[in-house]
Amino acid sequence: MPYSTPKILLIYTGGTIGMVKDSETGALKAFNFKKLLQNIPELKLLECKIETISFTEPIDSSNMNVQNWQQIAEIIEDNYEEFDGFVVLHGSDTMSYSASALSFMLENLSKPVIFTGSQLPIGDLRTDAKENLITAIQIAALQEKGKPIIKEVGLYFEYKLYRGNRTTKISAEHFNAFASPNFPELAESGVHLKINKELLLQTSKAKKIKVNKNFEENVIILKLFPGINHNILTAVLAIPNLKGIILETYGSGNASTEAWFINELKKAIKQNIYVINVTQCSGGSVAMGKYETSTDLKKIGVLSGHNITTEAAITKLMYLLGQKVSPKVFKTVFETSLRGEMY
Ligand code: ASN
Repeated sequence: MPYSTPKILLIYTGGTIGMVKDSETGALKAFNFKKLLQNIPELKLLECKIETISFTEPIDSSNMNVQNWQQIAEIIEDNYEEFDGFVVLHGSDTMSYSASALSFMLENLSKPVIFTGSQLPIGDLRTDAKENLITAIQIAALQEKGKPIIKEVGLYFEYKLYRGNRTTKISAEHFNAFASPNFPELAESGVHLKINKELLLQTSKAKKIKVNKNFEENVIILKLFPGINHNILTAVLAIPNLKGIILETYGSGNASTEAWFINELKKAIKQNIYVINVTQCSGGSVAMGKYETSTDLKKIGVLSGHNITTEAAITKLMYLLGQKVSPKVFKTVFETSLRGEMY
Protein backbone atom coordinates (compact mmCIF):
# COMPACT_ATOMS: atom_id res chain seq x y z
CA MET A 1 0.00 0.00 0.00
CA PRO A 2 1.46 3.39 -0.94
CA TYR A 3 2.06 5.79 1.94
CA SER A 4 0.06 9.01 1.97
CA THR A 5 1.62 12.37 1.05
CA PRO A 6 3.18 14.01 4.13
CA LYS A 7 1.31 16.96 5.56
CA ILE A 8 3.41 19.85 6.84
CA LEU A 9 2.27 22.76 8.96
CA LEU A 10 4.18 25.99 8.36
CA ILE A 11 4.06 28.20 11.43
CA TYR A 12 4.95 31.82 10.73
CA THR A 13 6.06 33.82 13.76
CA GLY A 14 7.82 36.67 11.94
CA GLY A 15 11.49 37.48 11.33
CA THR A 16 13.34 38.96 8.36
CA ILE A 17 12.10 36.18 6.07
CA GLY A 18 8.69 37.83 5.87
CA MET A 19 9.68 41.47 6.32
CA VAL A 20 9.30 44.47 4.05
CA LYS A 21 10.85 47.94 4.26
CA ASP A 22 8.75 50.63 5.90
CA SER A 23 8.09 53.21 3.17
CA GLU A 24 8.81 56.12 5.54
CA THR A 25 11.68 54.97 7.77
CA GLY A 26 13.28 52.31 5.58
CA ALA A 27 13.45 49.97 8.63
CA LEU A 28 12.54 46.31 8.13
CA LYS A 29 9.29 45.24 9.80
CA ALA A 30 7.18 42.06 9.86
CA PHE A 31 4.53 41.64 7.18
CA ASN A 32 1.56 39.41 6.34
CA PHE A 33 3.05 36.09 5.29
CA LYS A 34 0.23 34.82 3.04
CA LYS A 35 1.12 37.51 0.50
CA LEU A 36 4.78 36.69 0.68
CA LEU A 37 4.18 32.99 0.11
CA GLN A 38 3.00 33.95 -3.35
CA ASN A 39 6.66 34.85 -3.96
CA ILE A 40 7.60 31.17 -3.87
CA PRO A 41 5.68 29.28 -6.55
CA GLU A 42 8.24 26.45 -6.04
CA LEU A 43 6.33 25.38 -2.93
CA LYS A 44 3.66 23.89 -5.17
CA LEU A 45 6.26 21.54 -6.64
CA LEU A 46 7.11 19.94 -3.30
CA GLU A 47 5.83 16.44 -2.71
CA CYS A 48 3.87 17.30 0.40
CA LYS A 49 0.73 19.11 1.42
CA ILE A 50 1.46 22.42 3.10
CA GLU A 51 -0.84 24.39 5.34
CA THR A 52 0.11 27.64 7.04
CA ILE A 53 -0.75 29.30 10.30
CA SER A 54 0.54 32.69 11.35
CA PHE A 55 0.94 34.71 14.53
CA THR A 56 -1.80 37.35 14.40
CA GLU A 57 0.94 39.95 14.82
CA PRO A 58 4.18 38.55 13.34
CA ILE A 59 7.18 39.74 15.32
CA ASP A 60 10.85 40.50 14.99
CA SER A 61 12.37 37.70 17.06
CA SER A 62 13.98 40.24 19.39
CA ASN A 63 10.47 40.52 20.85
CA MET A 64 10.21 36.76 21.50
CA ASN A 65 9.08 35.83 25.01
CA VAL A 66 7.81 32.87 27.00
CA GLN A 67 4.20 33.50 25.94
CA ASN A 68 5.27 33.28 22.29
CA TRP A 69 7.04 29.96 22.97
CA GLN A 70 3.87 28.70 24.63
CA GLN A 71 1.91 29.82 21.58
CA ILE A 72 4.19 27.87 19.21
CA ALA A 73 3.97 24.81 21.50
CA GLU A 74 0.18 25.08 21.59
CA ILE A 75 -0.08 25.29 17.80
CA ILE A 76 2.03 22.13 17.53
CA GLU A 77 0.02 20.39 20.27
CA ASP A 78 -3.33 21.25 18.68
CA ASN A 79 -2.20 20.05 15.24
CA TYR A 80 0.07 17.18 16.29
CA GLU A 81 -2.11 14.32 15.11
CA GLU A 82 -3.13 15.92 11.83
CA PHE A 83 0.36 16.81 10.55
CA ASP A 84 3.51 14.77 9.89
CA GLY A 85 5.95 17.61 10.45
CA PHE A 86 6.23 21.27 11.44
CA VAL A 87 8.33 24.12 10.08
CA VAL A 88 8.61 27.20 12.26
CA LEU A 89 9.52 30.41 10.43
CA HIS A 90 11.30 32.57 12.94
CA GLY A 91 13.67 35.52 13.08
CA SER A 92 17.28 34.47 13.28
CA ASP A 93 18.22 36.74 16.21
CA THR A 94 16.71 34.54 18.93
CA MET A 95 16.06 31.39 16.93
CA SER A 96 18.54 29.32 18.96
CA TYR A 97 16.76 30.26 22.20
CA SER A 98 13.36 29.36 20.78
CA ALA A 99 14.55 26.08 19.26
CA SER A 100 16.09 25.18 22.63
CA ALA A 101 12.96 26.20 24.55
CA LEU A 102 10.70 24.18 22.26
CA SER A 103 12.96 21.15 22.53
CA PHE A 104 12.29 21.14 26.28
CA MET A 105 8.60 21.97 25.95
CA LEU A 106 7.97 19.09 23.55
CA GLU A 107 8.68 15.90 25.50
CA ASN A 108 8.57 12.55 23.64
CA LEU A 109 8.44 14.33 20.29
CA SER A 110 8.19 11.82 17.46
CA LYS A 111 7.80 14.23 14.53
CA PRO A 112 10.12 16.88 13.07
CA VAL A 113 9.88 20.49 14.23
CA ILE A 114 12.27 22.48 12.02
CA PHE A 115 13.09 26.11 12.71
CA THR A 116 14.25 28.27 9.83
CA GLY A 117 14.34 31.86 8.66
CA SER A 118 16.67 34.03 6.64
CA GLN A 119 19.08 36.93 6.65
CA LEU A 120 17.37 38.71 3.73
CA PRO A 121 13.61 39.07 3.17
CA ILE A 122 11.98 36.55 0.83
CA GLY A 123 11.13 39.31 -1.65
CA ASP A 124 14.79 40.36 -1.98
CA LEU A 125 16.50 39.38 -5.22
CA ARG A 126 19.51 37.86 -3.41
CA THR A 127 17.45 36.23 -0.68
CA ASP A 128 18.58 33.16 1.24
CA ALA A 129 14.97 32.59 2.31
CA LYS A 130 13.87 30.37 -0.57
CA GLU A 131 16.52 27.71 -0.13
CA ASN A 132 16.13 27.71 3.64
CA LEU A 133 12.36 27.41 3.47
CA ILE A 134 12.17 24.83 0.67
CA THR A 135 14.79 22.52 2.17
CA ALA A 136 13.38 22.91 5.70
CA ILE A 137 10.01 21.72 4.37
CA GLN A 138 11.65 18.83 2.52
CA ILE A 139 13.44 17.79 5.70
CA ALA A 140 10.23 17.98 7.73
CA ALA A 141 8.56 15.79 5.10
CA LEU A 142 11.27 13.11 5.03
CA GLN A 143 9.82 9.71 5.79
CA GLU A 144 10.82 6.07 5.90
CA LYS A 145 8.02 3.53 5.57
CA GLY A 146 5.48 6.28 6.20
CA LYS A 147 7.16 7.44 9.44
CA PRO A 148 9.13 10.70 9.98
CA ILE A 149 12.91 10.32 9.95
CA ILE A 150 13.65 13.36 12.13
CA LYS A 151 11.95 13.20 15.52
CA GLU A 152 13.35 16.25 17.23
CA VAL A 153 13.59 20.04 17.12
CA GLY A 154 16.05 21.03 14.39
CA LEU A 155 17.31 24.30 12.97
CA TYR A 156 17.94 24.49 9.24
CA PHE A 157 20.02 27.35 7.84
CA GLU A 158 22.34 27.73 4.86
CA TYR A 159 22.54 24.09 3.76
CA LYS A 160 22.81 22.59 7.23
CA LEU A 161 20.37 20.99 9.64
CA TYR A 162 21.48 21.26 13.25
CA ARG A 163 20.04 19.98 16.50
CA GLY A 164 18.20 23.15 17.57
CA ASN A 165 19.37 23.17 21.18
CA ARG A 166 23.04 22.87 20.11
CA THR A 167 23.03 26.03 17.99
CA THR A 168 24.05 29.61 18.46
CA LYS A 169 23.80 32.61 16.13
CA ILE A 170 27.32 33.55 15.08
CA SER A 171 26.86 36.15 12.34
CA ALA A 172 24.66 39.16 11.67
CA GLU A 173 26.18 39.40 8.20
CA HIS A 174 26.78 36.02 6.63
CA PHE A 175 24.10 33.72 5.25
CA ASN A 176 25.89 31.07 7.27
CA ALA A 177 24.51 32.59 10.47
CA PHE A 178 24.50 29.61 12.84
CA ALA A 179 26.96 27.18 14.33
CA SER A 180 26.67 24.07 16.44
CA PRO A 181 30.09 24.16 18.08
CA ASN A 182 29.82 21.01 20.19
CA PHE A 183 27.73 18.70 18.04
CA PRO A 184 27.98 17.77 14.35
CA GLU A 185 25.22 18.72 11.93
CA LEU A 186 22.32 16.28 11.57
CA ALA A 187 22.12 16.77 7.81
CA GLU A 188 23.78 18.61 4.98
CA SER A 189 22.14 19.75 1.78
CA GLY A 190 24.30 19.51 -1.31
CA VAL A 191 23.55 17.75 -4.56
CA HIS A 192 22.04 15.15 -2.24
CA LEU A 193 20.44 15.58 1.14
CA LYS A 194 22.84 13.73 3.42
CA ILE A 195 21.29 12.71 6.74
CA ASN A 196 23.62 11.62 9.54
CA LYS A 197 21.18 9.03 10.82
CA GLU A 198 23.39 7.80 13.63
CA LEU A 199 23.19 11.26 15.27
CA LEU A 200 19.41 11.60 15.28
CA LEU A 201 17.48 11.42 18.54
CA GLN A 202 15.35 8.31 18.84
CA THR A 203 12.23 8.58 20.95
CA SER A 204 10.35 5.61 22.29
CA LYS A 205 7.27 5.03 20.15
CA ALA A 206 5.26 3.95 23.16
CA LYS A 207 5.51 7.34 24.84
CA LYS A 208 2.90 9.97 24.03
CA ILE A 209 3.90 13.57 23.41
CA LYS A 210 3.79 15.72 26.53
CA VAL A 211 3.78 19.49 26.16
CA ASN A 212 5.36 21.32 29.12
CA LYS A 213 4.47 24.97 28.84
CA ASN A 214 5.34 26.16 32.33
CA PHE A 215 8.59 28.16 32.25
CA GLU A 216 10.08 30.15 35.15
CA GLU A 217 11.09 33.67 34.16
CA ASN A 218 12.98 34.75 37.29
CA VAL A 219 16.38 33.74 35.97
CA ILE A 220 19.43 35.55 34.67
CA ILE A 221 22.57 35.05 32.56
CA LEU A 222 25.65 36.60 34.16
CA LYS A 223 28.73 36.82 31.97
CA LEU A 224 31.92 37.23 33.98
CA PHE A 225 34.56 39.75 32.94
CA PRO A 226 37.85 40.71 34.52
CA GLY A 227 36.92 43.65 36.76
CA ILE A 228 33.46 42.50 37.83
CA ASN A 229 33.19 43.81 41.39
CA HIS A 230 31.52 42.88 44.65
CA ASN A 231 28.92 45.62 44.28
CA ILE A 232 27.68 44.31 40.94
CA LEU A 233 27.55 40.67 42.03
CA THR A 234 25.70 41.54 45.26
CA ALA A 235 23.16 43.58 43.31
CA VAL A 236 22.53 40.76 40.82
CA LEU A 237 22.10 38.16 43.55
CA ALA A 238 19.72 40.46 45.44
CA ILE A 239 17.18 40.49 42.57
CA PRO A 240 13.85 39.76 44.30
CA ASN A 241 12.55 36.24 43.68
CA LEU A 242 15.62 35.20 41.66
CA LYS A 243 15.54 31.40 41.14
CA GLY A 244 18.58 30.63 39.03
CA ILE A 245 21.69 31.98 37.33
CA ILE A 246 23.55 30.83 34.27
CA LEU A 247 27.09 31.87 35.11
CA GLU A 248 29.18 32.30 31.95
CA THR A 249 32.68 31.58 33.16
CA TYR A 250 36.09 31.55 31.49
CA GLY A 251 37.59 28.59 29.59
CA SER A 252 36.74 25.24 31.10
CA GLY A 253 34.54 26.75 33.81
CA ASN A 254 37.00 28.99 35.66
CA ALA A 255 36.31 32.11 37.70
CA SER A 256 37.87 34.40 40.27
CA THR A 257 39.05 32.73 43.49
CA GLU A 258 38.59 35.92 45.54
CA ALA A 259 36.77 35.29 48.82
CA TRP A 260 33.98 37.84 48.22
CA PHE A 261 33.13 36.20 44.90
CA ILE A 262 32.93 32.66 46.23
CA ASN A 263 31.14 33.74 49.41
CA GLU A 264 28.41 35.65 47.56
CA LEU A 265 27.71 32.66 45.34
CA LYS A 266 27.74 30.34 48.35
CA LYS A 267 25.17 32.55 50.10
CA ALA A 268 22.96 32.54 47.00
CA ILE A 269 23.10 28.74 46.71
CA LYS A 270 22.17 28.44 50.42
CA GLN A 271 19.11 30.59 49.62
CA ASN A 272 18.07 27.98 47.01
CA ILE A 273 19.20 29.94 43.96
CA TYR A 274 20.63 27.51 41.41
CA VAL A 275 23.94 28.54 39.88
CA ILE A 276 24.95 26.80 36.66
CA ASN A 277 28.43 26.98 35.19
CA VAL A 278 28.68 27.31 31.40
CA THR A 279 31.68 28.45 29.42
CA GLN A 280 31.95 31.73 27.50
CA CYS A 281 34.00 29.86 24.89
CA SER A 282 32.09 29.01 21.77
CA GLY A 283 33.34 25.41 21.91
CA GLY A 284 34.41 22.95 24.58
CA SER A 285 33.18 22.02 28.01
CA VAL A 286 33.11 23.01 31.65
CA ALA A 287 35.30 20.75 33.79
CA MET A 288 35.10 22.00 37.38
CA GLY A 289 38.12 20.91 39.38
CA LYS A 290 40.50 20.86 36.41
CA TYR A 291 41.98 24.21 37.52
CA GLU A 292 42.27 25.69 40.98
CA THR A 293 40.06 28.52 39.68
CA SER A 294 37.06 26.21 39.45
CA THR A 295 37.60 23.95 42.47
CA ASP A 296 35.75 26.23 44.91
CA LEU A 297 32.80 26.58 42.54
CA LYS A 298 32.37 22.83 42.61
CA LYS A 299 32.70 22.72 46.41
CA ILE A 300 29.99 25.29 47.06
CA GLY A 301 27.48 23.45 44.84
CA VAL A 302 27.64 25.20 41.46
CA LEU A 303 26.14 22.85 38.84
CA SER A 304 27.95 21.95 35.62
CA GLY A 305 26.46 22.80 32.25
CA HIS A 306 29.13 20.55 30.65
CA ASN A 307 29.23 21.54 26.95
CA ILE A 308 25.76 23.09 26.73
CA THR A 309 25.21 26.39 24.91
CA THR A 310 24.08 29.41 26.92
CA GLU A 311 20.81 29.40 24.94
CA ALA A 312 20.05 25.80 25.89
CA ALA A 313 21.22 26.33 29.48
CA ILE A 314 18.91 29.27 30.20
CA THR A 315 15.89 27.59 28.61
CA LYS A 316 16.61 24.29 30.38
CA LEU A 317 16.81 26.19 33.67
CA MET A 318 13.48 27.93 32.94
CA TYR A 319 11.96 24.57 32.03
CA LEU A 320 13.16 22.61 35.06
CA LEU A 321 12.19 25.41 37.45
CA GLY A 322 8.79 25.58 35.73
CA GLN A 323 8.41 21.83 36.27
CA LYS A 324 9.12 22.33 39.98
CA VAL A 325 11.84 19.67 39.91
CA SER A 326 12.71 18.86 43.52
CA PRO A 327 15.95 20.37 44.91
CA LYS A 328 17.09 16.83 45.79
CA VAL A 329 17.32 15.77 42.16
CA PHE A 330 17.77 19.14 40.42
CA LYS A 331 21.54 18.75 40.06
CA THR A 332 21.25 15.26 38.58
CA VAL A 333 18.48 16.27 36.19
CA PHE A 334 20.22 19.46 35.04
CA GLU A 335 23.50 17.66 34.46
CA THR A 336 21.81 14.92 32.43
CA SER A 337 21.08 15.29 28.73
CA LEU A 338 17.29 15.45 28.28
CA ARG A 339 17.01 16.27 24.55
CA GLY A 340 20.57 15.78 23.33
CA GLU A 341 21.53 19.29 24.49
CA MET A 342 24.75 18.24 26.26
CA TYR A 343 26.98 15.24 26.54
N1 ASN B 1 15.83 40.91 13.44
C1 ASN B 1 15.49 39.73 12.69
C2 ASN B 1 14.75 38.78 13.61
O1 ASN B 1 15.36 38.07 14.36
C3 ASN B 1 16.74 39.12 12.11
C4 ASN B 1 16.51 38.00 11.11
O2 ASN B 1 15.51 37.34 11.08
N2 ASN B 1 17.49 37.74 10.25
O3 ASN B 1 13.54 38.75 13.61
